[in-house]
Amino acid sequence: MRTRKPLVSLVATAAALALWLGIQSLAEAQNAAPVTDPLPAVEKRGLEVEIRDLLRLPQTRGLLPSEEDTNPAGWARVSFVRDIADGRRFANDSRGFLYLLSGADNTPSVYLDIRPYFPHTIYSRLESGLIGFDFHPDFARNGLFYTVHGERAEGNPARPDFIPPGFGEDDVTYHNVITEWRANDPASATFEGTHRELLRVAHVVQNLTHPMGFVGFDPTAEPGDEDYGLLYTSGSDLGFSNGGGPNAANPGQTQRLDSVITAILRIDPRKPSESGGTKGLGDYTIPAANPFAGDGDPATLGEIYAYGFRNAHRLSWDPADGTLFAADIGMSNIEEINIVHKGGNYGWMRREAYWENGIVRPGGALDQIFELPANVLDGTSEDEFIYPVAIYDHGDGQAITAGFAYRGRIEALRGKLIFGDINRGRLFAADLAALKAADDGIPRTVAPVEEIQLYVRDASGNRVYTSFRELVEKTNGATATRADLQLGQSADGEIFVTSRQDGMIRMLVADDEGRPSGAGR
Ligand SMILES: [Ca+2]
Repeated sequence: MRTRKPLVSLVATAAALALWLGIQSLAEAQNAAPVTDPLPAVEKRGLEVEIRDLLRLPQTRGLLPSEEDTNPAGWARVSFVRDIADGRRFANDSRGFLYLLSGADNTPSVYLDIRPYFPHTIYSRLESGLIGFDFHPDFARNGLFYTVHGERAEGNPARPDFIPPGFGEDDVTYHNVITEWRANDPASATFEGTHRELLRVAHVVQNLTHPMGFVGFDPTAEPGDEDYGLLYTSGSDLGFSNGGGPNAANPGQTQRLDSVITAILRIDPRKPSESGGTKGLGDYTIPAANPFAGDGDPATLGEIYAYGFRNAHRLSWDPADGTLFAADIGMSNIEEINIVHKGGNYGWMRREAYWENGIVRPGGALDQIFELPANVLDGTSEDEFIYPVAIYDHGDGQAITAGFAYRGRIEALRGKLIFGDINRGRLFAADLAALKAADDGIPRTVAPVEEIQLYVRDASGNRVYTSFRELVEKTNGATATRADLQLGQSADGEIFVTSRQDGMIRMLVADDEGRPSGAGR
């Protein structure tokens, strides 16, 4: 793969910019108008799936002062449901709780409350508080699990391991922290043990926007595989797009390999003294197989796995072949499913899907996109970027959820990637084979996307068509400004459907599974 020297400053002259953009026909391109309504609407084409309540987390409204809570009306702010290798199920409430869900009825009990450990935690943003978690694949023996959370910089005695290039401690507004926890007894129903900080990254924009939103292990990796026991993070721009204040809207902080910004990191969480390997920015080891670990260039960060994402806040692995999918939230125009390749550059802020983002044009803006030259779009003139394999535009949604490869019990969804839109709460599907075929080096080839029609069963067992948003509003007894949809996947491949509004954990279920009593079968 090609590597590029990090871009240190945004050059202003048109000639230099032309080189930087790598576009031969810049004069033509500059005269073009921004693209509006870039894609046809996503439609329903006959996929109909039942959704059913699984459990509702305990309500945590009123726990925080309302000005410190991003959504005081939200029942509980669940964003991850995870089945771990020891057979147990966990879910988080970003207000600070990690729950164990036990037994056939998934009874929630608090496994860990992070609040006493992290007094500087911020809860007032969409991705804040206890943002994410995952358990080591060998948790049953080593007791290790990992969390990511956000903290205020003001009054915070901790020092970041990384501050964006060109900024200093006085510029820091928030910290984004990955923590390793070690349970004394991994089988216990409540956490008791120790923790240590792995990585603390600084934000310098006004809001805690696009922090690291994910920590996770590749569940398809077996002991002995390159990926086994390595922790991945989201690929997030730390608010350098629209995080607010004078330091945002800053393309010069992207497209560089001396920075964690926009990069999916892959780290070996072990201390270097334990692994015998190379220390990273924080107290962990750089995996020797990482793409920039052995490039001999001291200016590249060894923890970078792939880069050029705006907010690839969710990763997932296809259980069939280990394909790594990243769902990347776009700026004002395009939402993306990407297939992640080691060392790949996914374009942000120079690209938004297979368009050029306006921020890199003289007089252009972050909320604009422009057509790329035809020879780039059709792949005859290859550039240095990897392009998404499925996309939808902001006529159909505003922010993409995770996507999960589905091979479970619901026949209609088998062989598809299931994803959705956070704000609108719509569920989408794309064929896995078409997604993989679209990973072809040709920017404009993408897999078709269709919408899933949800239904519930009434007391007589009849289908009642519904939207996810309607379900959330009914459960909460109030209208919601956003559906706040998130998805998860169970150990047996089924799909969890959650909302940070109503705290309910639902599942997509097969048509013939356990209908209510009285329903004809
Ligand atoms: Ca393609």
